[in-house]
Formats: sequence, structure tokens, C-alpha cells
Amino acid sequence: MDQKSLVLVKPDGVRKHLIGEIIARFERRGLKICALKMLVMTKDQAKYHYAEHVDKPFFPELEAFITGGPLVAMIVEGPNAIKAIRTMMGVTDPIESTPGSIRGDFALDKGENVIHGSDSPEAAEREIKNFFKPEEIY
Ligand code: YYY
Ligand code: MG
Repeated sequence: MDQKSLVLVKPDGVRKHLIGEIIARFERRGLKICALKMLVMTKDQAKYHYAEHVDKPFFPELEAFITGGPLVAMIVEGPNAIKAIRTMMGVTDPIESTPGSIRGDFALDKGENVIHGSDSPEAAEREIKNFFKPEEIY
């Protein structure tokens, strides 16, 4: 079944010139980019995006990082896209991520781990609304 996932190339990924590398991996896998933009996230957007983490001790640092520079937001679509993308990303802590995964190849820091991908269809629907109007999705 086709699913949509909200993917972010986080500010560290943009600084490390990984936008093309990450998009290329999704496209080569057969996933489709159906919306795309560069932006700086506001604090309100960050609190909405990371609603499940706002009360955690790491949130202030996470908020400063995620709002601290331009990022690339995209919607990636395809069969089982959510699981496929989470597997391609690696796990939250890049040190535990398999080489060959995006975090396993390009990150070492748990906070600055290059990429976000939705973890469920419900999360994807909620997260997509934070970045894209319906008419921006192709
Ligand atoms: O979905 P994913 O990004 O893999 O991890 P989450 O547990 O949802 O955490 C979101 C984000 O928060 C994570 O990518 C880095 C940061 N973070 C952190 O800095 N320190 C932690 N102990 C947990 C998460
Ligand atoms: Mg998450």
C-alpha cells in the first residue's frame, strides 16, 4: 500500500552537503518525491513537530538545533514508505546504526543525526500538515 512520509534533511545534513545524496537514495530505491521545500523551522513548528518530546530534558537543545539553520522538508511516497525510510535512515543513535544506512554513513551524534522520517501513518499525516498545504503536494 502506498504511504507518505514526512522527511527532513536536518540543518546538520544541509551543512554537510547531504541533500542530494539523501534524495538520490530515495529515488534510486523507487520512492517518489511528491513535495519539497527549504525553510528555517520556527519554534512553534518545532514544538508541534516534536510534541512527544517537548517535556524531555533534551528538548531545549533539540529545539535550538532544529530551528538553527535551513532544512529541507519533503514528502516521500511509495509502497510501505514509512518502514522503508525508517530502515534506510538507521536508528536514532548513529553509533548504533548499521553502515549503509543514512545515519550509519553520515552521522555520529545522537542529537545531530542528519535526517527525520515519520514513524507511523498517523505521525506522517500530522507532520505533513506542519510543512505543506494540500496544493503543494503533487
Ligand atoms: O524518530 P527519531 O528521530 O529516530 O528519534 P526520536 O526518539 O523521535 O527523537 C527525536 C530526535 O530527538 C532525535 O532524532 C534526536 C533527538 N534526541 C536527542 O537529542 N536525545 C535523545 N536522548 C533522544 C532524541
Ligand atoms: Mg521520532
